Amino acid sequence: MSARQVLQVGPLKPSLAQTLKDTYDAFVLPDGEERSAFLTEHGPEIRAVVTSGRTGVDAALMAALPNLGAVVNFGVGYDTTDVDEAARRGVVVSNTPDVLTDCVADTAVGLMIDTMRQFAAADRYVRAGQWSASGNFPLTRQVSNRRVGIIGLGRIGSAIAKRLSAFGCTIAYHNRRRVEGSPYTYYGSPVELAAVEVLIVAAAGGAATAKLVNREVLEALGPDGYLVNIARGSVVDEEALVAALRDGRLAGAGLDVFADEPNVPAELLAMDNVVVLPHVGSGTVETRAAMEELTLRNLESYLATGALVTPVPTHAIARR
Ligand code: 8YV
Repeated sequence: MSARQVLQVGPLKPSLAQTLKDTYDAFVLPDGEERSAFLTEHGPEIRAVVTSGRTGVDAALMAALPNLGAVVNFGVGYDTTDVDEAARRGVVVSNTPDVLTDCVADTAVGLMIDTMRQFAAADRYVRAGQWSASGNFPLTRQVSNRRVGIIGLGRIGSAIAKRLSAFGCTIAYHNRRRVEGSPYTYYGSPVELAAVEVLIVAAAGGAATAKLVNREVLEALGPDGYLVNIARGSVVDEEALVAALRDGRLAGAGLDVFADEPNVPAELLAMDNVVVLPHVGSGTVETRAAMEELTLRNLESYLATGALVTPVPTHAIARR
């Protein structure tokens, strides 16, 4: 390759970053004061950015990369990239769908079980010597045969529904639009859906879904209801969630994602009816390798042919 035309934006899986360096002699966007000098010098050389859902590419960075043609995103969620601006500039965006569906759905079910059965809290109980000192752990709540509501019946939401159906759960959902042929009951709003026992958030992040789960939805879920979020912290009004848990207006929550990662509201850490995970939904060796492979295939394909393998659907951009 004659020119250096690939830019890494934000931290990436080390093996992916290494391949970008070895195969494409990729630049890494510097932080702080060096950034603007770098962009002035090299901005026009860049044809493709590789980033992750954690960092993304905003409008200001796109403006500094006048020949950018593609944003290749490691992760299914691309809410940190300004896709409207990308569309306006004719920049195509790819993500890594499908390959992480199973692991993220597994995480949702694991979080639901852990939250309702309080396995993490029970583990802490044993480790703290309380089993012998204080006797049996308090009784918890049954997981099987619950009424479960899923916000976002896309690939991941559907995989969660399939798993929970095997647990005898009754599934209902809310989505941007009704899913044709779905066997599950559709509700036109999150608040109507929330009259379930467990509400699982599996919707994409971004402006369209910001704080979709608000105080009113949490009220509808009620003091016996549980919330599970494996999507994006932005979809839930986190202050309202903390307040509901604090006041006993919600039974518990299982959270893999937060509004301001890696910061987790301190109040949640003291609650045994809350399970907090450090955004590990897709974090297995197998899935991350598959995401890496798909990311590299998108990059390679774009540079060779101008077409991505798994482009973000243009309707996802147009409907915003
Ligand atoms: C990744 C995710 O951890 O795919 C997503 O949208 O949230 C996770 O799989 C993340 O994108 C990597 O930064």
